[in-house]
Amino acid sequence: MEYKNLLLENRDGISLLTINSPRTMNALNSEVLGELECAFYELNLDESVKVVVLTGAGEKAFVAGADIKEMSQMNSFQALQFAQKGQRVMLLINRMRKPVIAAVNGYALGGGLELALACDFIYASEKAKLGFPEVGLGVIPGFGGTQNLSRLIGANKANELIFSGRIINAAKGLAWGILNEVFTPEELLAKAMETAKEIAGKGALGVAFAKDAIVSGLSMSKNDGFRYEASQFGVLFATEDQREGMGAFMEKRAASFQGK
Ligand code: CO8
Repeated sequence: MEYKNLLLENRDGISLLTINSPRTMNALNSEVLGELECAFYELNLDESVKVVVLTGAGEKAFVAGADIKEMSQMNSFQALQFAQKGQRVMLLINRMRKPVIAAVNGYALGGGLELALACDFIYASEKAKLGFPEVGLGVIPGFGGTQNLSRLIGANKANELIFSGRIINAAKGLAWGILNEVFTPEELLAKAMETAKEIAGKGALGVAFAKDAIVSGLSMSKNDGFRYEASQFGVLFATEDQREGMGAFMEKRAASFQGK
């Protein structure tokens, strides 16, 4: 599918997805959200894609938030539909069978930080700026931010960030556990691609099942999570990837996974 606001580049099992509307700091309007929904749906089905790296075009922003100009014209019902549309994208990323790495190259504010938080982990450049300015606009995060941030860093730090609307730098984001690693702006994408390549070389089913166990387990009790993990572990023994992975170890050779 052709996208007006996204760039999609697939190479060696890795898909680089770039939100490309730098004139508005890659703000998420209805059209961009619709395209993201289609893109993630297609990427999930595309068996040649093992890992997705998500970033923003331009020097300044990953995504500076949901589109304030569009939202300022919405009535209550349209705002509900807009929030649901954004949440569909976030949940799609969360539930898809392959990892999505956010490469945050600048501002990740409001809906932009929510988008990064929906990914499986976040790398950022030293220039990244993170925050939830929503309360300063008279609203709250609406694309899952209250839920994902508090689950990631705990309610107290999430409270401070969301209630104050404060914008923090990359060093603080790293210290608070929002970011996995911080790189120079020049290094960021190469480092994200390097990690994506490392993951793409592993058994795709193992990676997909591990993601599912972690995501599903977060909404279960610890006992149920353990039980779920064991059942998924057992299911993998019906796959060629398990035979190939363990066989390669026994034969002292590199494994060649087929994702079957
Ligand atoms: N929406 C729309 N346009 C934006 C946005 C945005 N979020 N952010 C930037 N832009 C536009 C600016 O309006 C400007 O356009 P123009 O040149 O036509 O005036 C252009 O991008 C460049 O921006 P600036 O000139 O402001 O650039 P600066 O470098 O001076 O400032 C900032 C950069 C700090 C990022 C500044 O643009 C800013 O504060 N932006 C808004 C940040 C923000 O508040 N984000 C949160 C929005 S609310 C949200 O995301 C809610 C999510 C949940 C929705 C739930 C559904 C109902």
